[in-house]
Amino acid sequence: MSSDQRPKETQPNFGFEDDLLTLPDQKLERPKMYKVVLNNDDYTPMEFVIHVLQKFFRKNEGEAMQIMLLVHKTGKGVAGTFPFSIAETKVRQVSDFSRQHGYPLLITLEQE
Ligand code: TYC
Repeated sequence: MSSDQRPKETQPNFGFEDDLLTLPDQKLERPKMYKVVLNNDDYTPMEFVIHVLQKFFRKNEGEAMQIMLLVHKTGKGVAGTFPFSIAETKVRQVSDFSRQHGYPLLITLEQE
């Protein structure tokens, strides 16, 4: 029996019962996910798009080639899917990188 007269939540070992750490049940919502979409254009070189997919989306050369060709042939392709703050950061980084190199590569977000 505990002789500590304070309410349980203010006792120093609150949360520990017989050496087991007990935590309140948690309900975690899964974050909404966003697709980062590459759009085709007539001016950005294929090699540059492959480089972007490797540098910013950690694709290997084969994966990057496949995605680039899908975009080239169909108009669009998904580079990756992320929570919003990561997805919008990727869009900004790739847009900045493309403009710095003088290319109009369009990259957009779509909620999954
Ligand atoms: N269509 C471009 C070309 O022929 C290649 C390209 C692929 C551009 C994917 C953008 O997102 C893109 N050079």
